Amino acid sequence: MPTSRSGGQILVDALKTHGVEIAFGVPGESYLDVLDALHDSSIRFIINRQEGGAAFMAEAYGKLTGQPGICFVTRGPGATNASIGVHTAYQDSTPMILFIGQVGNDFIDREAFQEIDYRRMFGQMAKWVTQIDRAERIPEYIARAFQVATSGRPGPVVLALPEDMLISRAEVPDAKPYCAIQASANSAQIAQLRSILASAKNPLLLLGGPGWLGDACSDIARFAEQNHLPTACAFRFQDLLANSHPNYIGDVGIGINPKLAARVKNADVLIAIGPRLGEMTTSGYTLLNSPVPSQKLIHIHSHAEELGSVYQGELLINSGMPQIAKMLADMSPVDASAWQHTVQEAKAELAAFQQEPPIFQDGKAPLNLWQVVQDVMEVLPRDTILTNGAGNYASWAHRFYCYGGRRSQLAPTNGAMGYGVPAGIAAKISQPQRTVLTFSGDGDYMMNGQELATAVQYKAGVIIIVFNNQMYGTIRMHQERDYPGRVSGTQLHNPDFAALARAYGAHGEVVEKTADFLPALQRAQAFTQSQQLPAIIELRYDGNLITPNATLETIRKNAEAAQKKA
Ligand SMILES: Cc1ncc(C[n+]2csc(CCOP(=O)(O)OP(=O)(O)O)c2C)c(N)n1
Ligand SMILES: [Mg+2]
Repeated sequence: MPTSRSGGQILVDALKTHGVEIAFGVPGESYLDVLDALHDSSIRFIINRQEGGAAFMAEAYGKLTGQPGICFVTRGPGATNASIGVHTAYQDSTPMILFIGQVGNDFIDREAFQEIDYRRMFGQMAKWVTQIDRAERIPEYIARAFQVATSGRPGPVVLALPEDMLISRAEVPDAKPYCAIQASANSAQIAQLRSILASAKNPLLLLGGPGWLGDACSDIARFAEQNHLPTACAFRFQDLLANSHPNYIGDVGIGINPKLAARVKNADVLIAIGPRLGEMTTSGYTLLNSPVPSQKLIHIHSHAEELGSVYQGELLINSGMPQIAKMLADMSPVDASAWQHTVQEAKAELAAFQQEPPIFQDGKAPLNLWQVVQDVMEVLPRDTILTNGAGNYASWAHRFYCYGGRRSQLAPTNGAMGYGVPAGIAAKISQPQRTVLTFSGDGDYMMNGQELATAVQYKAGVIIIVFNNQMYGTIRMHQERDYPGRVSGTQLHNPDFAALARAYGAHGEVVEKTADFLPALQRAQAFTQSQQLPAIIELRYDGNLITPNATLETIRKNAEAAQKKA
């Protein structure tokens, strides 16, 4: 007979059964019994400063490792703070489990203190939301949570834990470790894919989505090489093929290279492996027509219901990424002589797109943000993990940075601001041997900058570059396009980010001139390596430099001219 354990103890033992080594969270009196069980456990519990930061860290951990990121928060206010991470995990298809301390069953449904019905609250943004009401069923619920979070299209699971259930005792055996389930293609589908590809004149391969575990990325690289396929990556899944790979031709996301956009539109066969073909990856559903695209679409996705949901394909295959990648790597290559030359042409277009943009070529801008990215690539190792949140500053990374390969990018496809800092810290805590660099906007940084204290506490030596243009730049850009000259709600007056960093015990410097960046980065790198503490480099620059393509002034003038014409 198993020994009697409290609910909290059974839960923590269940997490260990499923291989959990690290969890993130903010404590609450609603789950004291779990905290007590964690006291003697091998699981490292990283304490955050805000549940938004904790949930982002768990999400980033899930993205980086493919194992569910674990997050613990308290009821009501804790859960509402954490919701941004759940939404991110949902849209980004990241395995994650959020545990929420819940009002005891003795008070439930009275709108007791901090009570929320989590099934209703998270219904639309989690794969599964439930409440565990009996301690003896914890092993079953936790096993299912891991199954659901990792199988098919991965995503977040939310489990509410009533306080009285956690302190009740039960004699129950542990479950076995979970085993993620993925579909696989059959040989007839591979034969059909091969025959569609063999009849193509101008095919394009697009990689994206989650679940690229094991050898999936190297297998798909082999498929691309053998069939001479120009290969692009979907929005914020830019690291599925090392950007230095001869077949890599760019990312299909915000600010896409117009030449690449044309290639996607004009492809006769588009093989999309893994991405959702969402709004950001299709340039607002314009690169492919819905429901019947002009390209012969071969769409391969881990979730059966995703297939055909917006785009009817020529061939739709439900498969996990390692499964399809292996089958395609083993497929006998087709004759690629019709399109072989396009790989080099598209690669040359990417190289041209990554040249120093004209806005810096007159040398007048004191801080050249293109050069900043070149310096980053010169100084930091190729397997650096680069994280970011949302804002126009991210375009400097997405367009000019050469991502090393899976997983060297952690960025939210749902465009959540405040993601980069906690994601960077979580990455550094989980993989301390790797260099971690975070790009953050001034608006973006302030949404989760409190987690710098977490980085200092756990000695996470992440390098954070804050792009300070004193504004919510993205919104200002849209404002100048649609309401030229009428700046409203987008200006920011910021703290001195470098001084703020020093107040936390981190390294902090301000850079305002191009030549000062490289030595500042080297100092930040030396500091993070020797002290295992974070460093911030604040880039202070003229907000007029809003995108690599156009200044705010040009956008405003063009919009005013268009309004006059109308
Ligand atoms: C959590 C969240 N709130 C608001 C937005 C809307 N939004 C998108 S970008 C942006 C401005 C980003 O400003 P900043 O981080 O300073 O970057 P910049 O665009 O100035 O480079 C805002 C407010 C968002 N995407 N996420
Ligand atoms: Mg800004």
